[in-house]
Amino acid sequence: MNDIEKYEFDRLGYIIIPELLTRAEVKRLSAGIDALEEDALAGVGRPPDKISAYGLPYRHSAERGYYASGAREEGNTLIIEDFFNADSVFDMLVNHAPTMAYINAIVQERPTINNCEIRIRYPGNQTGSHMGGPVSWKHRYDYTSRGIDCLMVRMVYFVHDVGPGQGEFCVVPATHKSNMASPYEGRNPDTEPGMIGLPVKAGDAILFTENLRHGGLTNRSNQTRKTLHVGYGPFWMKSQNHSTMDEEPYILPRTFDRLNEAQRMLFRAHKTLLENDGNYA
Ligand SMILES: O=C(O)CCC(=O)C(=O)O
Repeated sequence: MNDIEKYEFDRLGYIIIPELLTRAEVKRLSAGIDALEEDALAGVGRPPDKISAYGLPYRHSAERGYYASGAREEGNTLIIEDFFNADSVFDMLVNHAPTMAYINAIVQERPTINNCEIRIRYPGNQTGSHMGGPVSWKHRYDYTSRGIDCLMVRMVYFVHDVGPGQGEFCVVPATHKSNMASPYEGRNPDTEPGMIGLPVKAGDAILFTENLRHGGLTNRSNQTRKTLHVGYGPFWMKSQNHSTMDEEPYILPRTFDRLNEAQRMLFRAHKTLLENDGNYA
C-alpha cells in the first residue's frame, strides 16, 4: 500500500484498487461463483436451517459447507456465506499476496479472515445504507502510533464491470470519522445525501473500513451484480458472517487440510491460539 493509497484511505475510509485480480483469476472466480449460485438456488423453498442473530433465514449446505439466504428474483439478493468451504477455486483469495499487502498495512494485530460472502444482486435490488459514525466497537477506525489501525475491514472483488446504474457499491466518504450517526431517515442509498456510487471494472477491488457508511445503489440494469466480499480483523475477532455471528469461524476440516500453513493462519482465531499455548505455529 503506497503513501497515496494510505492517505486516501485515511481521508475517505475506502480506496478503489484497479486490477487487483488478474484476468485469469477473474475468469476462474467468476465460474466458481456461477456454479455456486446454481447450487445455492437449488435449496430455495426449503425451510430455513438457521435464523441469524439479525433475524435472516439461512439454508445450510452441510455437503458444501455454506450458508445461503435469498432467491433469484427481481429486487432480491442471494448471499452465500463461508464460500471457502464450497470450492477450492476460491483458495486463491486466502493469503492472496496483493490483497495481504493492503490488509497488513491497515490491520495492525495479526489479521484473520472473519467474514466471507458471495453477493449476487439481481436486477432491482439495492443494499440499504449502514454503518458510519460511532458504530459497534468491532468496526473501529483508528490512527495510532502504528499508523492506520483498523478492526473490521473488507475487500470487495469485482468479476465483471459495474458501471453507473448497475448496482454500484456506494459510500458516504469520510463518515468513518464522523462523531454522529446518520440523521437521515430510512436506509435508501439512492436518496441519501452524500452517498456516491463507485463504478469499477472487472478485476478491480474496493477496500473499506466497516466504520464507513456504505451500501449498494439500486441495480437498474438487466445485469445481475456478482461480487466476492472478504472481511478481515484482528485474530481474536470471531466470525462476522451473519449466519455464524460471533461463533468460531466455520471452516470444515477438509478445507483446512487443503490449505498451506500461511493460509491456515488466516483462519486461526484465538481458540486455536490458546490450544497452542499462545504459539501461532
Ligand atoms: O455491495 C453491496 O451491495 C453492499 C456490500 C456491503 O454492505 C458490505 O460488503 O459490507
